[in-house]
Amino acid sequence: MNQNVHIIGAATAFGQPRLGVDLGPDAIRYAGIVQRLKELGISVVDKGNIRGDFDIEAGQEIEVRDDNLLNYDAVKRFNTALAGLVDDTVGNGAFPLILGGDHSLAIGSLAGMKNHYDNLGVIWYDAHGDLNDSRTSPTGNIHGMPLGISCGFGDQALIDLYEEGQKVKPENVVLIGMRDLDEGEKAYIKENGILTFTMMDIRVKGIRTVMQETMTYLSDRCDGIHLSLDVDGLDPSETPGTGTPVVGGLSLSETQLAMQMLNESDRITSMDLVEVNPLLDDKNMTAEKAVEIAAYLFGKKQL
Ligand code: NNH
Ligand code: MN
Ligand code: MN
Ligand code: MN
Repeated sequence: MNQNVHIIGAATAFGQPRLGVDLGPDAIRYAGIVQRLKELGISVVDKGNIRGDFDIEAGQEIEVRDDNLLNYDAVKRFNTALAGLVDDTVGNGAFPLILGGDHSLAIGSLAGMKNHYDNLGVIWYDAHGDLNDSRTSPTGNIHGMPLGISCGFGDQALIDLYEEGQKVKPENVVLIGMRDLDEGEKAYIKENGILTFTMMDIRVKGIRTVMQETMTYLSDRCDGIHLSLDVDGLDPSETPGTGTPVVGGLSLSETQLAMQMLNESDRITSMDLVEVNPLLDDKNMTAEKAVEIAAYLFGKKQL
């Protein structure tokens, strides 16, 4: 693992309707992310939150459009800025740790990674596939679309964000924790043969086998592996502070094991840690779990 981490605060709520997820990066900071990684011997630079004309105002109107892509312009501008920061971070030899913020930020983080990796693998640890486009989305919320967009499916300007074309190949994607897939997403997974581990698969095989199969699958074909971890992948009893909780998720201890195995693989190049919403939380426990998850990815062990 790259021992040189740059934290990028992606304080966006534009991809979904619940304000407060833009406070996620600061909630994770208050839960001690910098100190915890430093204790593990990691060099950490906190680059702060993305600046620019992205202020979210209480009671703001959602930009509704007839094409079912809510807050389209804000999502596009925000992710263009994020992609540049991620590109520069990797160019400087650091590991980008992108704190969210809603999951639409993965459009930008994967676009920034593309400049450095032609065959980037993506582990999407989430209750949801985030493979909708404007036609299949039941909500119009762009946080349900970033993986589809990055694979070249959906709105062309979002696909071409930062640099033209698809950022990730669907055959380089692994979905883990799935339990709330929309019909269009199920069809996309089947058409593209995306390696998918539902919660049912995890209950049958165990998380250890699932992670082994994931890394065996990605190791040879990929030149880097990006982990995009939505805290709603965990069960809401563990991470209640998130906008779209779904029961029946992964436990913290399963996630700790998964992260430990990713640490030992030494292949993870970058991470999104997203959908922490402190306004929906209980005493910042979701941000504290997010810190614990990151600590295991960077080498924390129980003994
Ligand atoms: N699939 C739903 C949608 O597209 C929910 C997405 N919500 C998420 N994704 N939190 O991870 O709107
Ligand atoms: Mn570059
Ligand atoms: Mn998500
Ligand atoms: Mn989700």
